[in-house]
Amino acid sequence: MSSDLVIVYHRQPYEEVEEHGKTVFRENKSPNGIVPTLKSFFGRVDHGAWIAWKLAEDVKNPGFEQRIEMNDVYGKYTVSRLPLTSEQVREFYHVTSKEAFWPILHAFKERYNYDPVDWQNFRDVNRAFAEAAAAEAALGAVVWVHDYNLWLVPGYLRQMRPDLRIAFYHHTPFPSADMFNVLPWRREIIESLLAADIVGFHIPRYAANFVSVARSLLDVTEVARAKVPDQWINEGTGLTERSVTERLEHNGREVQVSVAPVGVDVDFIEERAASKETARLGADIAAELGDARLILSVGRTDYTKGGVEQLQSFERILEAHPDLHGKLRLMHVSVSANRGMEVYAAVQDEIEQTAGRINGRFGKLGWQPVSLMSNAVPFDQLIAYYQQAAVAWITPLADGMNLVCKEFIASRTDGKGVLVLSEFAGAAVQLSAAVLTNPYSHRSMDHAILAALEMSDTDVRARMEALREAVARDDIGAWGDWHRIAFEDVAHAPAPRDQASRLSA
Ligand code: GDG
Repeated sequence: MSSDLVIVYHRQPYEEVEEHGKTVFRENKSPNGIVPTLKSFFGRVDHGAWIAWKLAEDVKNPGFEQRIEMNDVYGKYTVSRLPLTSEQVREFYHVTSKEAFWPILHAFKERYNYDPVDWQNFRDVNRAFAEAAAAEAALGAVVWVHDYNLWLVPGYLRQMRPDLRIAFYHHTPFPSADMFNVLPWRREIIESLLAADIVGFHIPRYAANFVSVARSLLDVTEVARAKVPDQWINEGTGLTERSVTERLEHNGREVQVSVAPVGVDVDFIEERAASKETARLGADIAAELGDARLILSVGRTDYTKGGVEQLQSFERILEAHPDLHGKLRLMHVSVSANRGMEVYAAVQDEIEQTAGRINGRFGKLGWQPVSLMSNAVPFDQLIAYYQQAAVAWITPLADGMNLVCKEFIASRTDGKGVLVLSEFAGAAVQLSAAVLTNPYSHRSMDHAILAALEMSDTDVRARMEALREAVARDDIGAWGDWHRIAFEDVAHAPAPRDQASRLSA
C-alpha cells in the first residue's frame, strides 16, 4: 500500500530484539528522542512509511524481510529496511558523514578528513534511500528526510518523482559559506537541498547560513523575509539573528527555508519526574552526596560537546579555590554513540585522563571530585540526577540544539537548579535566562560556573521560571505542529507565494 507520508531517517523506529527465537519490535528504551514524535505523524494519514537501513551481508539476499507492516498506537505504517553492507555503512556514515561532514558542520576545519571519502558510495547509498522512499510514496505524498547523511536524497527523489512534496530537516548546525564551501561536493549538496520544498533548521542563524551558502554557489533569489520573534532574540549568544529569509527561488521553483527548534516532551518528563521511582532514585543520590553540591554534565562523547575543556575548567576551579574542596561533586556522563571510531576513542581517552588527573590531584578519602559515567544511564535515573543537581553544566563548543539542557529544565518541577549553557548551543537562542558562557574562553567558563554556584535562591528561581516557560512554549508538540501546518501548506500549494509569513505571524 502506498503512503501519504514517508519519513526517511537512518535509524529504525523501534528496537528489534530476539525473544524465544522470535523477532519482536519494542519501543525504543530511551523514549526521550524525536522518534515518537515522528511516528505520531502516522496517526494523521491513511498510511505512512518509514525508511531506514539495516545491516546485511549480502544486499541481494539480506536474510530479513525488507518491508514490514506495523500497526501500533501510532497507526498503520510500513517500515522499509534498506539492506546495506557493513562496508557501505562504514563509508557513508562513519567516513563521509562523520569524518568529512560532521567537523565542517560544527566549524572544526582542522578535523575535516577528506582523503578517505568514497563519494560514489555516498551517492549510491543516498540514491538507494531515495528509491526506497519513491517506492513507498503515493502520488503527491510528503517525504520528510532527516539529517546531513541523507543530503543527496531530495535531489534524486525530485528526478524520480516530480509529484512529491519533499521536506528536509537538519538536526545539526549549518555553517557559514567560508566553512561549508570547504566541502568539494558543496554544489551537488546544495542543488539537492534546493530540490526540496522545505529545508528546515533549528534556529534562524543556520537558515541564514544556508541561504548565504546557496547564494555563493548558485543563482537564488530571496522571495520572502521575516522578522525573528522576540523570544528567539538573545543578546547573550553570538547565534542570534534578527531577520531571516523565509523563501527562496531557484530555477523557477520556490523553496521554503524553515526555522523550527526541536523541543522535548515536557509532559512525559514531568510525569517521570513526579514518579515514585524517580523520587526513590533521587533520595539515594541525595544521601550519597551528603553536604556536597552536584554539578551535572551530560553529552555524547564527541569533540563538539566540549567535555575535555569543561573538565579542564573544573581543574582550574579546584586549583584556585581550595575552599570548594569536598563541597562539590562533578558527575560527567559521556556516552559514546560511535564506538570503534578512532576520533571518538581519542576524545574518550582524554576525558578519562583528565578526570583521573583531577581525582589524583585533589581527591581524598571520602571525596572524589569527578565521577565519570561512560555507559548510558537509564532515563529515570538521568531525571533523578537532573533533579538533584545544583548546576547543569552544558558547554558544547558547537551544538545544533542540545536537548539535554531542555530535559534538565523540564525535570525541575521544583523551580530550582541553575543552567550554565554554552552560547554556541542552538538552545541558547531560546534560553536567555541561562548563565551563558563561551567555552573557548577559560575566564568565561570559570566565571560562569562560579557565578552559578554563588547565585542567590531568588535569582535561581526567577531564572528557572523563565527557562521553564521557554521550554514549555517550544516543546516537541510545538515542533510537530509547526511541521504539520507546513506539510499541509505544501500539499495544497500550487501558488506558494500566497502563503502567509509564518515567522512574522
Ligand atoms: C543531535 C544534535 C540536536 C545522553 N546520555 C544519556 C542519554 N542521553 C540522551 C539525552 C538527549 C540525547 O541523548 C542527546 O541529545 P542532544 O540534543 O543533546 O544531542 P545529539 O545526540 O548530538 O543530537 C543536537 C539533536 O540532534 C536533536 O535535533 O539537539 O544538537 O547534535 O535526549 O537525554 N539518555 C539516557 N542515558 C544517558 O546516559 N537515557
